[in-house]
Formats: sequence, C-alpha cells, structure tokens
Amino acid sequence: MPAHNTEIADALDQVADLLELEQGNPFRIRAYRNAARVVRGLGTEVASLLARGEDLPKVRGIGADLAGKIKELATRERLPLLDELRRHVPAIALELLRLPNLGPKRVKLLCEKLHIHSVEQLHRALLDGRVRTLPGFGAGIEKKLLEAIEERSHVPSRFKLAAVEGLAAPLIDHLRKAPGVGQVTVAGSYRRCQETVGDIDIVATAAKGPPVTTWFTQYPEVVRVAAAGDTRATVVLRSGLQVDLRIVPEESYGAALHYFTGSKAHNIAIRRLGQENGLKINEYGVFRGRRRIGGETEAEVYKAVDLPFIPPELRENRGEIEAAAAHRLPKLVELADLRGDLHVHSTATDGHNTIEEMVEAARALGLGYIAITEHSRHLAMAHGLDPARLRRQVAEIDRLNAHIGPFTVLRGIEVDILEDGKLDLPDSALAELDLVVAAVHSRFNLSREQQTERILRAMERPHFTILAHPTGRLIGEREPYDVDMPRLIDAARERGCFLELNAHPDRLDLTDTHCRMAKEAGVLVSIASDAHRDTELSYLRFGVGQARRGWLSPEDVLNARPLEELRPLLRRTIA
Ligand code: DGT
Ligand code: CA
Ligand code: CA
Repeated sequence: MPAHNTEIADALDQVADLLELEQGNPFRIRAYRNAARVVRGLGTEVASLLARGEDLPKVRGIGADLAGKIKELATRERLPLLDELRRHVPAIALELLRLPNLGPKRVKLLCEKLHIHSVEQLHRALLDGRVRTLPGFGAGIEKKLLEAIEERSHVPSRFKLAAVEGLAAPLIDHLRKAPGVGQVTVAGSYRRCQETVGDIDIVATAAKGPPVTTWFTQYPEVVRVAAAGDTRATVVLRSGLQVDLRIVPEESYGAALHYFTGSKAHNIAIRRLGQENGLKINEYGVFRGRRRIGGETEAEVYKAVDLPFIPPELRENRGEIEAAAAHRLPKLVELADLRGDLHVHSTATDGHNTIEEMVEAARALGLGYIAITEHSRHLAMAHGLDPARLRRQVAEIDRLNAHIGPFTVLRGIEVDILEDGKLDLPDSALAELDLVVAAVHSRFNLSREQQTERILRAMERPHFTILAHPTGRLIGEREPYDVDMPRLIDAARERGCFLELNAHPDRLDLTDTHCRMAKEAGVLVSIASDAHRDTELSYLRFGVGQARRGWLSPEDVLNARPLEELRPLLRRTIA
C-alpha cells in the first residue's frame, strides 16, 4: 500500500523536528518543513502520480534531493535519514514530541532546564508549577499538557490472562530465590482468573523485607522502579506490565493473600462481616481489640467470620458470601475433571498437526477423547471441508479409532451458521457425525433480533449439538456480536443442545456471567480448547478458570463426562 500525502508530510515534519532537536542546519530544517507543507497542499496523491509514471510538479524549494526523498516515502520505503535521526535522539524527546503543543524548541527546554527524563517527571513538573516558569510555556499549554498526560494514563491497558501467565512464571522463579523469602504467591485479579489483568500483585513472606525488595527490583526484566520500600515495591517490566510486591511476616500471610486477592468488593463485604462480630480484618491479620486471633492462612480469615473457604475465582461479591454462609458453595470444576475436548482442528483445514499428533497430545494431558471439528466449506480462507472431504475424513477417523487403543476420536465438524440460519453442510452430511459444533464466522453486525433469530434457526436443525464461541468476541480486539443470550440459553435447553466455553485465551467465550446463566438454566457447557496445534490443547486450563468464575461444577460441564455418558447426550432426538 502506497503512503498518503498526509503520511509523507508527517514524516518530513518529523525529520525537521529531529534535525531541530539535534541543532541541525536551519536552512535544511526549513526545507523539510516547506516540503511537508507543499505535499500536504497537493491536490493529487504523490503515489498516484508516480503510479501513472508522472513526476512531481515542479515546486520552488524542492530540489532533486528532497523530491527523491518524497518519492521514497510515497512508495513506503524507509527513509534512512529518519531512522538515523531516531537513533540519535533520546527516547524521551521522541515521546515528548508526540504530546500536543510540544515542538522541538519546547522539548529541548524541558530536557535541558528541567531535566525531564520521563513523562511522569513532566507530569510532576507540571503539577509543581515548574513548567510554566520556562520561557514560552503559559498556563494554557500547562493545562493542555496535563489533560493529555492524564487522559493517556487513564486509557486502560489490560493484559490477557495467558500473557500475564508467561510473564509471571519467570518472575516468581526469580523471587523464590530471594534471600530469606518464604511463600511467594500471585494474588489480585490473576489469582481470581479474570480474563484480563491490570497489574500483578505478589504476596511474599520474609522476616526481613529489604533484601527481598532489592532482589525484586533487580529482576532483569524491570525497566522502571516506581516505588521501593522495606515491605513493598512497584516495578514496571519491559512488557509494560506493572508488578506490586508486598512482603509480610509469615503470621500475616493468609490475611495479606486474602486482602490482595480481592476483589475489593469481596474484601469490603468480608471486613464488614468481621466488624459485625467485633473483629478487625486487614492485610496483617484478624484482630479482636489488639489481640491477633488469626491470619496465617486464608481459611483462618474466613473461619473468623464463620464461613468456609471461598475459592478465589468466586470472590466478586456476586452472592458467594451468602452461598458460603448457607453452605451452598458449588464444588467448582477442575482441570482434572475434564475427560475430553470437543473442539479440535487438524491439518485437514487450518490446524498445524495431524489427527494422530492431536491424539497423542490429548493423551499426554490425560484426556480420553477428542472431537475433530474442522471448518466447513463456507470458511474458504481456512480451506473448509465440503461433504466429499468430510466423508473421507470420517473414514480416516474410523480407521484410526480401530487401532489407537483406549482413546476415541469423535467425528465432528465446526460448521458455519450462514446468514439465514442455515448450516453450511446438508443434513445428510451432518448425519454421519457424532457431533456438530456450529459457529458464526460472518455478518457479525446484524441487529440483536436478526442475530438471535439466525442462531435460533440454526439450533432447530436436527444435528446441531454445540454452539461454538457463542458471542464471537475477541478480547480487546472485537466486541461480541449483539445477541440475546438468555433466549439462546432457553432454546438450548428446550432443544437439548449445549453452549461452548471456548478456552482460547483470546476468546474465553462464554463469559463468566453467561456460564452462570447456563448453569441456572440447566444447559451444559462444553469447555473446549479450539486447538489448532498440539500445544494449544492446554488452553483448556484457561477455560476451566473462566468456568470456575462462572460457578460451574463438574456436573455442569459436558466434557467432564466419560464417553459412555457423553454419547447419549450428543444424540438429539428432534427430527
Ligand atoms: P486489576 O489489577 O485491575 O486487574 O484488578 P485487581 O483486583 O488485581 O486490583 P488491584 O491490583 O488494584 O488490587 C489488588 C487487590 O488489592 C484487590 O483485588 C483488592 C485489594 N485492594 C486494592 N485496593 C483496595 C481497597 O481500597 N480496599 C480493599 N478492601 N481492598 C483493596
Ligand atoms: Ca492487580
Ligand atoms: Ca495492584
């Protein structure tokens, strides 16, 4: 894709900015600014001119050299000069240049007079009133900069659970080697298995805090130490993820873990229960007056308010405290409860491993069955199956089942739900299968009414078994399509079909609240990896975390059933 004139002009302006920061030749700087203005004002796109074999119009002040640079930019070639300048100029200057009202002159003043090395330092200098003392900075600019910085820092930048897992594991390994450290546990939203995490909160125990906080801030991935004291520290990792560490004595471990696991709403409710019983509950322990009566374990915190232990995934103050008090907490599903996986791809469509390889990986995880569910022909990009290819795959699966021993490959499909609610393959083809996973992969923007009707119509088909990733959302990338979930759940119950909880960490679709709705309606949920390669079968663990947040017990989970109990459930009787 060729560059637009505005992009070319921005690059030229950037060169001018950087030259100015570097105290370059004023004539050269002016030439680049002039060229930027000219390009911005041109009636035609430079790229189209070049594509037609024409040359740039002759403009005063744009010589052969600059014209050459403009052409390079138009065809998206990199400008070596710009790369070179970017390397020389300090990163903070580049960052400051992106703020409103800050050109090279003002950036230079900030860096040289106020020694600003980070946007946070600029923020502090603005708040202290130091910035407005500089020549050329008035109250108006001060206000605009403050607004821009504060708005920027309010933009929620949350990390997906799987990404945090990858970042937290080596950090925890590092912390376990800290001098004098005892327990090291990740608390916060990560421990509650929330689908995204704002920052990691770690609770550690040690008799002496300082050696541990020092060790923590020396972790090689740390790019910034935001705060460091004797018992707490906050750092930012190279990935941008913030980490809060709290160090407490062993006797406070349970109380601190409880406090920093949250959620805040759950904590507040528990603390209020304590107050009603004349207790003070904080991150150091449970106290009656000045006497500590517990806090070494989380169980002691709950016991103090006459409650059984509440699993972290439930701690959102969404009824778990009442349920605990009534001894009606669900026994939550665990990874080990899963017997199989009902949504798996292979090389026949867009997967990366053969069916045999997927079987081996599933066996290694302790599963007893998988369903091969390739895409159907409508998904041409994924090389989806038509009836003939599906028939061949079914024959291949039958052959495989005959010699793989105590493991079963179920014959499935991930069939597209077409816009009119029809399925992408005829009933005659679907009738040959053990199960039909049906999915919306197109027309995400239908109205709520149309989208709901579309899926309900698909559910009417006699072989429809499971609705895959029921809302189509991709966390942080694509909003869910608009659909009436309570109606889908009701329909699933009436028709004997099931909903999928897609465990891919970008999806986690169903949400926790929808899982709970399905459970209350008596609709079973299939926790499925949607694996496209053997390593992705382990995504099931994220699905289990989400299912636990949705209060699901093993009885609520379709694939927590052994094959002989599963089979009759997959057979629908609607004709
Ligand atoms: P996040 O980081 O946005 O994904 O969510 P959390 O839940 O990890 O929240 P965070 O990191 O701000 O705080 C960690 C825990 O600390 C939180 O879940 C509960 C506890 N906490 C934080 N602030 C307060 C507070 O003002 N009161 C109480 N009771 N607890 C708090
Ligand atoms: Ca957190
Ligand atoms: Ca935090």
